[in-house]
Amino acid sequence: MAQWDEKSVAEELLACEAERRDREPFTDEWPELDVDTAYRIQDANLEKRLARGEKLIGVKLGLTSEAKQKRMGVYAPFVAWLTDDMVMEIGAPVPQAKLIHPRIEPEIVFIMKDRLEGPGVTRESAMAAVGSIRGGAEVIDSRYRNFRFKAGDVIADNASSGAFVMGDEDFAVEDVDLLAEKVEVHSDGELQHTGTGEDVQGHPGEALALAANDLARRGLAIEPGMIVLTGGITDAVFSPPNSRTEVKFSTLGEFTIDGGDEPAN
Ligand code: 0L1
Ligand code: MG
Repeated sequence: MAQWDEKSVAEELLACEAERRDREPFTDEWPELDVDTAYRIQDANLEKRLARGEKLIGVKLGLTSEAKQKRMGVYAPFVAWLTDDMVMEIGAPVPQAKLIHPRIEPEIVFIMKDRLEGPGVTRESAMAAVGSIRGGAEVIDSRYRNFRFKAGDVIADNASSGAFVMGDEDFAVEDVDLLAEKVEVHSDGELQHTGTGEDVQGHPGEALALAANDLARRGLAIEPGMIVLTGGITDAVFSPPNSRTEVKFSTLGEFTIDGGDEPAN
């Protein structure tokens, strides 16, 4: 049985990502991999991403909806990092050559105008710091075989980060009814999932507050200009090569994500 520690788990996760290799969860062999340890691993790998030239551009939440929690069997939300390397332009295909088994989920996205620092952030104070709202979709990609993991595994793995796309229209906070905002996800023309903003922690602003309060435990804050993905509203759909996913929001726009070509290796 392998003897894991923070350093070796961090290295193995980045190696899996670079080699497009999945693996069994570390908690099978290291059950002590708890949430606090996992965040230290996540932060260590963020440092490595920045050292190799990536830029920190935002924060993402994971498992903020019941649909996602049930599917993944993990019943607590968490926070992870977004870098510029994860940005997908609208119309670009899923980068299959970088990913292991991409899945797509719809997200409500906040662009921050003010710094948001916990503890004590409420939905109201969180929303007051938001500059604009966009529709978006995250292309998640777990380094764990069949997306099987416990909280410690997935937090260490930067919450299954892969890529994300955002609509190009900014909506003012007062122009969007976030609770009622509806989304449909279609795969190859067939409706798979529907949800509303209310499915995200009761209100996406609650998810934003949660992120700020959670980051405060690590002495961190959400900075002006940052992008915040508030978490998958619905379960995710697989996005294999040659597939087509459509994400249709009621007011935040619609976009089609092409599954792209089969990767060369
Ligand atoms: O692999 C996963 O589903 C964990 C990340 C969750 C991302 C999200 O809920 O937005
Ligand atoms: Mg997500």
